[in-house]
Amino acid sequence: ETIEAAKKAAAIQAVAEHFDPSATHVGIGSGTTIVYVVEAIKDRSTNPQIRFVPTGYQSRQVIIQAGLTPIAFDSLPDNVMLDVAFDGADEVDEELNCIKGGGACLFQEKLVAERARKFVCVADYRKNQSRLLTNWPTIPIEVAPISVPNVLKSLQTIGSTNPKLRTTLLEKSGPLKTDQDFFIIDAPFPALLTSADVAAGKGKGDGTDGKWEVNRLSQVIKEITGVLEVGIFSGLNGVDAEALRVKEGSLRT
Ligand code: DER
Repeated sequence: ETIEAAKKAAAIQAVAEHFDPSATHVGIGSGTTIVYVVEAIKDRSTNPQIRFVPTGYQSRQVIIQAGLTPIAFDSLPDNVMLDVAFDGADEVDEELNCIKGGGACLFQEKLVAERARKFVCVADYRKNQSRLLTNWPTIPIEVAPISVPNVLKSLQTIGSTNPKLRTTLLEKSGPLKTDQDFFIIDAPFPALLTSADVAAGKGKGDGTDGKWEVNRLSQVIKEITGVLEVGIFSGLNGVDAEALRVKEGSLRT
């Protein structure tokens, strides 16, 4: 099965299971899989009042190109929670923790995911790993430009071998800028332990033995001065998270 077909199948299944046509506010993530999600929603959406919250410039373009109506995150009425947010991921582990940020939109993606009653991660089988950083090698981190040397040094002291500023030499000379006009650092780490791994004694998870548990590492990186957001989505603050994957035709949720 081709990867595009797997993305499309996961998107159609995710929308069939988690998009309720009576929804009024829906979060839309970034990347390529989300395009199939928006197409599937377009086919099922009948409520002209429904509004879609983008997670960045590309996400907003996908909404508009589908003929749907965007509303900016900071324009949402205070008391409004999104009925559901759909987004992709770069990798998903067995506890539905995600690596996100391959598309450099992780900050607004996390804002939107946390504002939703339910976060639905739509990912093809390549993303489906037992531990994060198995196939996708790095954690994307959004940082204030002036803080880059400080953050790179701090990441090395906590065990990242060769953290790098993300550049886009093909499209632009110099570092990539996010929708917030910040930079992205991609930090490699050994595969991240799940909380089940730590419970099973496979490591302390505090980096002292070279291995980090997902949540611990996310918190430690977040505390480095200059870091705006970390591309690890875990627990999603209690949001009911489900990941839909298409594994060569079979579906696992
Ligand atoms: O950047 C992100 O977190 C996106 O969700 C993205 O990585 C997913 O991209 P894809 O759907 O094109 O694989």
